[in-house]
Amino acid sequence: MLTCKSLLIKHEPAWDLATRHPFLDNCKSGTIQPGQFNTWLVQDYLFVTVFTRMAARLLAVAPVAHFDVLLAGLSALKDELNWFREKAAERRLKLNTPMQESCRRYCQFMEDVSLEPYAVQAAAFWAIELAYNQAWQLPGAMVKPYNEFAERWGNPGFTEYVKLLEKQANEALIAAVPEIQQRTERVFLEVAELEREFWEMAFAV
Ligand code: HMH
Repeated sequence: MLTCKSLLIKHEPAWDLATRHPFLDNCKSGTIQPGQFNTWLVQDYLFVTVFTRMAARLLAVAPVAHFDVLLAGLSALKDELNWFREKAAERRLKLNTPMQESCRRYCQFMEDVSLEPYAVQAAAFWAIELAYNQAWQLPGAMVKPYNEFAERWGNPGFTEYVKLLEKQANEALIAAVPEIQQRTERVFLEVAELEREFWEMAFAV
């Protein structure tokens, strides 16, 4: 039977590449270049605007029993978008900037995934949130000002939220026929690769 856990075990190498990157190690040590960090920040804001629409489409096809977790997620995204605007203003960054290719590809993926059945969408949504939950924690405590960013996705409340997303995705996957399970596996691997490319994009600046 396919579960979120089995995806992580089977595809550990791909998931490691999604969640460990020199970009994050350099945030931990404080040696990240401001240009690299600012590029990530602006592009991730643009990413989150599209991710919010994905969350809304997920809610639209979710069973009512899953509403609580998803509505809390949407509320957290409201705060996150406002927080991104604050962080960008502090750094005098312009948010109405074109998307870079890797960001654009990820956003296209999030639009395409909305055509998939609920189970696939739920697993994709979980994987995207888990990627940041793990990536920002794995290097260990980060120096200022990056500790605030690590805290946003690494805090215990966010970790708990990601566990609830996993539970809901598993509930949907249990009922899924083999073809849907295969599609979920493909989508999970796409998330892993898109995450890796997103770090590369910022790091290449
Ligand atoms: C690229 N993946 C990327 N950005 C984010 N903000 C998240 C995941 C959220 O969890």
